[in-house]
Amino acid sequence: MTAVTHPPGTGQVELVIGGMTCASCANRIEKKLNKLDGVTATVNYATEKARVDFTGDVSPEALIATVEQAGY
Ligand code: 9UX
Repeated sequence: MTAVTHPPGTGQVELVIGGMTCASCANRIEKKLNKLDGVTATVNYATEKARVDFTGDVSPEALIATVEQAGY
């Protein structure tokens, strides 16, 4: 089954990430997110937020799951 939840294109989401206790955490999360296809992520340690730009078929759920798997 193919489910298209939004047209192909670009989108942006902002994730609030709790539990980052040093600046390296932000880099760790950024690397994981950027491994996903079509994802360009910038994680701001100071604001505890991740800005994620994505293209194509990327679900916010997948982004959140990635952050959680990194331990946050
Ligand atoms: Mo800093 Mo974050 O020592 O996973 S890298 S707490």
